[in-house]
Amino acid sequence: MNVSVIIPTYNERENIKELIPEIFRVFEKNRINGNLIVVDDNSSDDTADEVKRLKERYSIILLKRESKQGIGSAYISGFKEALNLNPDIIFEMDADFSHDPTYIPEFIEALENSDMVLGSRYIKGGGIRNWGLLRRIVSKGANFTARILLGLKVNDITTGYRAYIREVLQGIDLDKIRSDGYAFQAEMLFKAKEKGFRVREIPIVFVDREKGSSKLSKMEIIKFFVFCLRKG
Ligand SMILES: Nc1nc2c(ncn2[C@@H]2O[C@H](COP(=O)(O)OP(=O)(O)OP(=O)(O)O)[C@@H](O)[C@H]2O)c(=O)[nH]1
Ligand SMILES: [Mg+2]
Repeated sequence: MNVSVIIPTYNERENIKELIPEIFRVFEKNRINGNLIVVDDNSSDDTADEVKRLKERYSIILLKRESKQGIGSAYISGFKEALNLNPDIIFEMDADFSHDPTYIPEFIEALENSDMVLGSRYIKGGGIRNWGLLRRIVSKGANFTARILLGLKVNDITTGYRAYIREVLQGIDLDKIRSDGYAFQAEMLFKAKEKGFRVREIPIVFVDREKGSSKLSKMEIIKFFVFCLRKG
């Protein structure tokens, strides 16, 4: 089983230096032949240098971009790089420890009878730790809107912890994905469903970041609702 995990980073030095060894511990423990693709947007806190240091020990590809260009295009670059390696499974994961890498084997198991697996905060067994009221309202509101307007029968549309079988990413025209920020996850799901791929949700407990700062801007939230309105 060959697995690629893609992690977009922007100023995540303190997180990434601890997260990378943890991911490889999970790979080793579960006999997963895994590698990591980190897409860094020229972070000013030297995230890329930290990744370069870890590259000496672990199987990591570092993609460096000139400036902050958004999570969507970071993932598209990461997907394209991953597809060159022909992995069986490709993961999306945040760098800030909100997505616990010990769930990786559960995603892989769920892909035995599905094509795309979402780590869901909004199904039985899932949850969110340490989020304030406003953040919860934004997330719930975004999910509610996308469910209605995009007609997606999924409980956690905006989750960024996901796994795809390779064929899903080969089946979607990645150059046509237009969303760059918060709406990117909804657009990928929309496209996968449109192509008839089977989507499953497994519960995850999402933990708010302790280090570094959030990159989710008001503009990205607005763009999310605009995306839903235009598609719906
Ligand atoms: N390469 C790249 N990575 C990004 C960009 N924006 C966000 N990221 C990364 O994408 C992941 C998710 O971003 P977060 O800021 O944690 O967004 P979030 O999880 O919705 O917000 P919080 O819950 O507040 O942390 C993190 O690993 C970020 O470092 C970007 O423009 N470029
Ligand atoms: Mg986060």
